[in-house]
Amino acid sequence: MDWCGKKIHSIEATANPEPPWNRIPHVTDDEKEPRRPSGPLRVTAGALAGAVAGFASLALAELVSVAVRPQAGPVVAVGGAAIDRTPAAVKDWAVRNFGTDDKLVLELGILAVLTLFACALGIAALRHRRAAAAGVVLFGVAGALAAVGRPDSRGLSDTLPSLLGAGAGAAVLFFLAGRLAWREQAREDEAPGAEAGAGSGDGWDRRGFVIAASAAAVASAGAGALGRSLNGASGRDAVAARDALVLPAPGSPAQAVPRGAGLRIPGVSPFVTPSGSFYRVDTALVVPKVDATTWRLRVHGKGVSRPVVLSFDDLLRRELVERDITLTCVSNEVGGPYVGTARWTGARLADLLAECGVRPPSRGGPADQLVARSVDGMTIGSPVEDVMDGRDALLAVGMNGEPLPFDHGFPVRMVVPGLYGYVSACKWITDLELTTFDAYDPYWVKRGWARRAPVKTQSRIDTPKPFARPAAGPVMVAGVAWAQHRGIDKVEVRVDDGPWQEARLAAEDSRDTWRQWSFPWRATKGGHTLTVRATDRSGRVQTERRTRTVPDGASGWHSVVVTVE
Ligand SMILES: Nc1nc2c(c(=O)[nH]1)N[C@H]1C(S)=C(S)[C@@H](COP(=O)(O)O)O[C@H]1N2
Ligand SMILES: [Mo]
Repeated sequence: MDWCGKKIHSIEATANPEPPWNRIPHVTDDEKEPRRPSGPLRVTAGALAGAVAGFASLALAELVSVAVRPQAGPVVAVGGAAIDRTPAAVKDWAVRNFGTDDKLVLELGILAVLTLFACALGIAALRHRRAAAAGVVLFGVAGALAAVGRPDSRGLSDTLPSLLGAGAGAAVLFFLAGRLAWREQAREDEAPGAEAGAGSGDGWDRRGFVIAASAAAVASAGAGALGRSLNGASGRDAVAARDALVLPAPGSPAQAVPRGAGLRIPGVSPFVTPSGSFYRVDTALVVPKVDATTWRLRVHGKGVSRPVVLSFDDLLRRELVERDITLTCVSNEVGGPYVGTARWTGARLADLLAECGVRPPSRGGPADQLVARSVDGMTIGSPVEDVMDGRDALLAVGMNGEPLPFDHGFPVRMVVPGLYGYVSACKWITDLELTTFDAYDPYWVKRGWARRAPVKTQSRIDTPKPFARPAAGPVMVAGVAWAQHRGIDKVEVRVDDGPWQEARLAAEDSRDTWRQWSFPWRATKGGHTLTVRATDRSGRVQTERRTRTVPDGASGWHSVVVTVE
C-alpha cells in the first residue's frame, strides 16, 4: 500500500475548501506521512477505530484475567486504585448521591473516560499511527501499575490482563489506521474525492476499514463475553463450598425476638433485616469469593504469646453463639438507610484472643488496637478494650441462620456491637494483628476518618415518608432508634415547633439492637414537620447538633415534612 503519496492537489480543495484546522501546517509524523484531508467521515472513522481498539483491549484483558484473577482486570484495578485515593469527603459525596450504586457509577465513569481517550487516540492515529498505538500501550502500562499496586496483588502476573489487552488494542488500532491511510488515486480518470473507492481512486479503504473494524469488534465481543462468563464461574469452588455448608447449631442460641419488638406498622423497617436487603458498604469492585476449605485466620502481634492460625473447621469447632446485633455505617446520613439488624452466628472473639495470651490494656496488655485484614487488603482497627470488655464481639460465620452471603463477608467477618462498621466489621477477614493506635492507622483512618468511632445515638422516621400527603385525622408516625450497646430508653416526637411528646417504644430485643417506636398523631390540615430524637440508656439525649458523616458519624435530628390533606 502506498503510504507516501504526494501532497493532495485536487480541484475539490478549491471547490470545497478544507476546514481551517486541516489547513494548519503541522509537523509530519513518525512515518513521514504528508498532510492529507481529514473529512468528517474519515475523522469519525478514526474515532471509531480508537473505540474498537479500546474495546478490543478491555475484552482481551477480561479474557486474560480469567487465567490470572478477576480482580486483575484493568477497570477493576484502576477503579480500586481510584477508590483508595478517594478522600473521605468525596467518598461521602459519592455514597450520598449514588448510594450502593457508587461502584457502578465509578466503573461507568472509567469506561466513559477510556472511551474518550480511545476515540482521541483513534483520530490521532490518522496522522501518527505508531504514536497512537504506543498511546494505547501506555494506557495498558497504567492499568498494569494499578493492578500491581493493589493491596491484594499477586505480583507481576496481575499485569498480564492490562498489558496483553493493550498490546492487542495497539495492534488493532495500528491495523485499522492502516485502512484509514490516505491513498493517491492510481488513475487520473477517477472522480476526485471518491472516498468510497475500494482499492481505486483517491481516498481511504472504506470497505476494508468497515470489514476490519467489524471483524475486530465481533472478535472482541466474543472474547469479552467468554471472559465475563468464565470469570462469573470462577468462584465455583467457593460457591459449592458455601452451598454444602451446614453451620453447627449454636451452643448459645439467641433468645427469641420478643413479641412486639417488630411493630406491624406499614412502612416501618422489619425488625430483622433480610440478608438480601441488608445494606452493603465496602471497597470491593469484585466481591471476593473465598473458598472456606482453604481459608485461614492468623492471630499475631504485640502481646500475643501464643499466635495461632485457624482453619474454618477450627473455628466451627469452637462454641458458636448467636446474637441479634444492629450494624451501622459511619457514612449513614441522619435518616439514612445504612443500618440493619441481623441474627449473627459466630465464635467469641474475646475468648480466642485470650487463648492467644492477649490482655486488654486495662489489664496491662501492650496492644490497644486490633487490626483486622481482609483477603482484599482492607484494614479495620478496633479498640482491644471494647472487643474484650464482655460484649458479644464475634468472628461471625452465619447471618440470619445461613452461612454469610459472599457480599457480607463469607466465610468469616467480624461484628462488634456498638462500633461503626469501618472500625469493627471486617468482612472476608484473614488476619488479626494486635498493635497500637499510635503505631498503625488502618484504611479509613488514613483517609480522614476517626481512629475510634462508637455508634452515635440516632433515630429515624420510617413513616410517613418525606412529602407524603396523609389525610387529616389519625396518622401513625413510626420508625427505629439505635444506640448499640447502650440501648434506647426514650424516643420523642415533635410536631412543628410544638412540645416534645413521648413515643411508644416497642419491646427491646437487646441493647445491641435497634428499637422500634410509634407515635399516634392527630394530623391537622396543612404542612407539618415531624422531628424525632432518642435518649440512650446512659441518659444522653440525641444531640441536635448537625455534623457530617466525616470523621466519626453524622449527628442531628431526623425530620420529615408532610402535607396533610
Ligand atoms: N473487607 C472489607 N470489610 C468491610 C468493609 C470493606 O470495605 N471491606 N467495609 C466496612 C464498612 S464501612 C461497613 S459499614 C461494614 C458493612 O458491612 P455490610 O456490607 O455487611 O453491611 O463492613 C465493613 N467491613
Ligand atoms: Mo461503613
